[in-house]
Amino acid sequence: MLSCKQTWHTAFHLHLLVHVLAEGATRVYYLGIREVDWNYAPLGKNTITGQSIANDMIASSFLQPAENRIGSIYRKSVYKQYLDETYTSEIPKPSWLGFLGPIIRAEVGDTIIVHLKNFGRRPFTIHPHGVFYKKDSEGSLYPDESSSQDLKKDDAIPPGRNHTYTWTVPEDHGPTDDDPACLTWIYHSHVDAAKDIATGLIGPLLICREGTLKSVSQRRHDADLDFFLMFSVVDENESWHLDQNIASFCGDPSTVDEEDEGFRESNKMHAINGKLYANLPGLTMYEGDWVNWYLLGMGQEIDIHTVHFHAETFLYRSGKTYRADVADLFPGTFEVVEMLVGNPGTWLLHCHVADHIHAGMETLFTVFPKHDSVLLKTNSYTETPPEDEDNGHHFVLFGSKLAHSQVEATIIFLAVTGVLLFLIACTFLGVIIYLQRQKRLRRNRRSILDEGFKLMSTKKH
Ligand SMILES: [Cu+2]
Repeated sequence: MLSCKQTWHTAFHLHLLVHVLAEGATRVYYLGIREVDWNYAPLGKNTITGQSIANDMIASSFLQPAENRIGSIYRKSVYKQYLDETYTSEIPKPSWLGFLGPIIRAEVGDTIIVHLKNFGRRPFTIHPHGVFYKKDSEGSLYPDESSSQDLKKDDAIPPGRNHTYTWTVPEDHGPTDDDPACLTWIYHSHVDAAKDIATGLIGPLLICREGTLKSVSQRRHDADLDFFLMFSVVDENESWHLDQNIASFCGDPSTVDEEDEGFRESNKMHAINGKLYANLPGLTMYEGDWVNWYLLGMGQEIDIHTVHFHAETFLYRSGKTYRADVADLFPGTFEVVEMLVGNPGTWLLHCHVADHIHAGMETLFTVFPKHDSVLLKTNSYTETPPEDEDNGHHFVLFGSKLAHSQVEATIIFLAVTGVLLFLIACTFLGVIIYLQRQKRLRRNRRSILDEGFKLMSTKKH
């Protein structure tokens, strides 16, 4: 969870990164590719059953390290967002994003500029879905007949090097009248797309109608919360880091047979944003919130997922508006569903494919009662109410819970009031000093006159 200070720091700099032009905004992102040790189940338990991973027969087959098993921690390469070209200050992201890269948002008419630096050990890129680009910004390695050196630099960025990608959002790439106000897409590395994505290089992209996004937070005007969830059986057998993971995390790497079916199955992580068995934190909201769920399907033939929300229904727009509580996903398909949450409690959210439920593709989301900031506890799973910039819209200021827009208005009001009070105090002080000086002058004049009279009367005598 982000602190308020971090949130404001981030919001301020995001504001600096958005330059509004007559033709639309230019949205600038500094992304770095970094290696991390990713834990698919940091809570050490199956939060749905309450059992520890070691005691859960199925969960342990994916997550328990052994002589010839990697366990729950894998080295991954991921996209991280930075403040500027020094790539030293990382911009924090909401915890529910898991290992997904930062959310890139834009509206129709905007230009997206991504300065990508590769801190990894092999060539990677960034390739977007759903936006317009030319050959120098496609980020894909294939014989595309772009022979010039300048047009090939985006195809594979070597370790330690960088490249700037420019994407635009023309009218014919935006949501139609029959679409929801924002469409969700992805970006990913595309030197070897399947292996790069399995390694962790993927993130969400949101394209909205003009006038949908706020200028500072870049969040939507017309919704309370946005959540992006990727349902994917992450195949760690395909990761570029497989050999390193065997060497680092298996008890006895010499006993590992990479072709063994049991070993290969143990590396297929049935994950939501890179977490299994309800280890994904931060999916919290309030009763009455309007929530957009952006659902991303990725992977291979086993990645047919049916996303089921317990206790709530959602709206799905495609020409007409439909109500459902299960959304279907296929590899490389992305859906937006809109939910007016109205049932307080902690609820299950999972893929409804039976094998995928058992393998851990499930999590929990918590709906807090309206105006209730008390921690809600259900069974062993606890969550805190949404408070941070990307994950929520409530700030606590002087003991009151305020929306982001109210906080902005309050700060402007306090600043203007402060300036006015300062000017009034300066004027008041000036008047006092002036009056004191006049008094002193009058006193001096009177004593000079008295001295004159005294002198004249002495001379007469
Ligand atoms: Cu599934």
